[in-house]
Order: sequence, then structure tokens, then C-alpha cells
Amino acid sequence: MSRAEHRPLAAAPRRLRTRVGIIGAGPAGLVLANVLTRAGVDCLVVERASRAHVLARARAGLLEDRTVRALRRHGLAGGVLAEGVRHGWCEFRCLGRAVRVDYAAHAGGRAHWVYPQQRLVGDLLTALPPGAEPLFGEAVRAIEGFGQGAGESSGKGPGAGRGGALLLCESGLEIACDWVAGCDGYRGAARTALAALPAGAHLERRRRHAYDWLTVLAETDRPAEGVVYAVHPEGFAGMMPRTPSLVRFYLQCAPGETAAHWPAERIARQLTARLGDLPLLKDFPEVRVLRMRSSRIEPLRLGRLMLAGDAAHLLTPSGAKGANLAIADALALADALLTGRPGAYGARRLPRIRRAAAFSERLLGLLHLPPGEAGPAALRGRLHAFERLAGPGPEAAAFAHEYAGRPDADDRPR
Ligand code: RFL
Repeated sequence: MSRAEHRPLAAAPRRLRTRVGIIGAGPAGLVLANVLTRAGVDCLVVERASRAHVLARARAGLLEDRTVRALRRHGLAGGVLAEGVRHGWCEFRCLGRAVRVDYAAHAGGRAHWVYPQQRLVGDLLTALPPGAEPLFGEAVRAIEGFGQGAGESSGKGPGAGRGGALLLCESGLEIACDWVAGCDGYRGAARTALAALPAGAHLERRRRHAYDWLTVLAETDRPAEGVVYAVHPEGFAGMMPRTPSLVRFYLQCAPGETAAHWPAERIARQLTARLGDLPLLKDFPEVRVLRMRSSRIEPLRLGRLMLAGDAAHLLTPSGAKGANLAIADALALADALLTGRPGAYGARRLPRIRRAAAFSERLLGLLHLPPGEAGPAALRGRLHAFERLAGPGPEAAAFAHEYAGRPDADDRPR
């Protein structure tokens, strides 16, 4: 069926049919839609938010080298390659010292690309062929029928193993599909739908941290030159490059605090105290509190429902892994559907996801002092740990490879 046939059926005016129903127009959903559509597979992206909202949502900014290479292979990296800025070092500040870690040098030159997520999302929307525009402002409220058996198909391609799942939208629209790709993030319909499965069908590992992060987008007089992490007696602070005049900052805060507890003057004072040298802060267009939690669901495939991106694994932003994993999931999922081997998806992705999640948690642990342990000895311990990451030595090499993102043969489509 072609995309042009996404019209209401005569007998059921509020029902559409597609092969792959993709919930969510974030990086995962849009990469998947691009690859499937270009391969001639009928799919439909359903997005709760408006197009304008999706295009304005500032989140990630650091794309791994392997992510950009993979996007490039699919013709989706034009914007990143034209406008992204490369960053291959990060800095740890503690006890008035700055320890610079040249991770790209230890990791075969694999520097990050700094490119705001909302721009990537814009590029991915633009890249969709005519007629493949997502249904914006259409929220999925439930997914039915996905749990029924959907074994490895005998034929090739996503439509080979017929059956059906149904996306029920809040507007009353129903979308029948062979496969559902749950790319709708941590608070989406896919995760909610899992509750209907029999006990033991899936396992979710969750962790709630004892602190939260204030996330601040700041207009500045100059860009952040690289990622900076600071460990300070008053808590962690981070500075992440975004654009020539926008910087993303993080400040560890107490759980339960809201943005209202953080007037501009307190933000500026704490950033200066914890980070030291900063670009000039002009304005804070976005201040939010990020509840620091992580979650991981296994398996990634439950009958006809495949989970990708934050819907499958929520990581804290510490290691800048979330969007990178989401894109890699989407590419592997597209490959599994196109080759008629849906079961291969989880086997291919789970080891990578587990490794990235473990790295994120280790880095987070290094960046936060346990409550009541912010004395000089604890801070000296952290400083020494950061010095070991700067190398030389095996610890520095291991950190560099994980931070930059390890490429492996499995990242390549088969
Ligand atoms: P997204 O981007 O959350 O997209 C999910 C989409 O699903 C829609 N949706 C629904 N649509 C229809 N019906 C429903 N019932 C729906 N429920 C939800 C939502 O509106 C949304 O459009 O998930 P995806 O595609 O899995 O992508 C994940 C990434 O967005 C996320 O992992 C990253 O932003 C994480 N992250 C970072 N990742 C990196 O790789 N590098 C970074 O530097 C980085 N920095 C960050 C980050 C996340 C942050 N926040 C805000 C959590 C910095 C921050 C501050």
C-alpha cells in the first residue's frame, strides 16, 4: 500500500491502515520513518505534539561520530555535516583544578558532533518524502492486539507476517498496523500498553537518584568550547556546548525542587561558584528540573510492539547517550523489519544498550558525591579519579572509547 492510500476506508471513516505504525516523531521515530519510507515500506508516524512544538524542543546536543556516520549512510546527515561543530575533549573541574580529557585522541579521533536535537529533528522531517508527513497533534491513547503471536516471518519485509495491532488515538482515529514501533519516549503509550501484558512478559529496571538536575538553557556571549563537568561541595554542575550563543547548563539540586526555587540570580551564583570560568550569562530562556531517573525494559519486542529510544531505555543526560541510542535503535529496527527478522532487533541492540546505560551510571556516580561526603578527602579522591581519566593508561582508554561511543560491525546495516 502506498502512503497516498492513508485515507479513511469507506466502511470505517475513522480508520487508517499501515504496515508500520510509528508512535512519536522524535529522533527514533523519524529516523525509522525515513529508512522505511525510502525502502518502499508503508508506515505512518503519529505524534501527540504539534509540528511547531517538536521543532522547538531543545534537548540533546552531542551526537557521537558513529551516529553521524550511520545517518550519513542513509543520507540523513546533511545538516550535521554542514553546521555541526566537532568536540573531542571534555574537562573535569574540582578543587580549583581543571583536568582536560582529550578523549578523541584516545579513541581513534572519534570526536562528537555538536548539533542541537531540534535541528536534527527538523532535518529528519524535511527528509521525509512527500506524503510521509507525520500526523501531528494526534495522541495514541492505547495499543490493542500487539501481544498476539508474530513470529519470524517466512517471507521478506515488514508485511510478510500478517496479523494486526490497533493504535487507538484520543481523537477517535484508529490505525490498524502489522507492526507498532513504540518511539514515544518515557511517558508514551507504548510503555503504558505493557501493563496489559501477563506478569513476567517484560522486565523493567528502574532507578531513581537521590538528587535532581536543574537544566538551564542560557544565552551567552560566546559558545562553550567543550563539555565541562564540575564536582563541588555544593553539588555537581555541567556546561554543554549547543550553538555559538546558547549553552546548556546543569546544576545538581535537591529532589522536590522546582524551577520556581531557582531565580536567575541563584542560577548565576551557583554556576559561577561550581564551575568557575564561564561565558557571560545574558538570559535563561529555559529553566526546568529534570527528575533524575533511569529505566530499561527488556525484551525490546513484545509480539507486534517494538520499543525504541527512550520508550525502551531512559538514561540520564550524564553521558549524552540517549539520542544516540535512539537513532541506533531505529536503524537496527528498520533493518530487522526490512529483512523479515524482527527477533534479531533485541539481540542486536540489548548488549549496546546495557553497556551505554552502565557507562552513564558510572559517570553519574563519579560526578556526584554521596550525601554528607563533600569534604576535602572526598573531593581529592574525585580529582585523582579525573586525572586517571586524562591518562595515559587503560582507564583513560576505556573511558575514551565508551564516552566517544565504540563503533562495531554491528552498527552497520546488513
Ligand atoms: P523523544 O525525543 O522523547 O520523542 C518521543 C516523541 O513521542 C511523542 N509522544 C507521543 N506521540 C503520540 N502519542 C503518544 N501517546 C505519545 N507520547 C509521546 C512525544 O511528543 C515525542 O515527540 O524520544 P526518542 O525519539 O526516543 O529520542 C530520545 C531523545 O530525545 C533523548 O534520549 C535525548 O534527548 C536525551 N538527551 C541527550 N541525548 C544524547 O544523545 N546527547 C545529549 O547531549 C543529550 N542531552 C538529553 C540531553 C535529554 C535531555 N532532557 C530534556 C531529558 C539533554 C537533556 C536536557
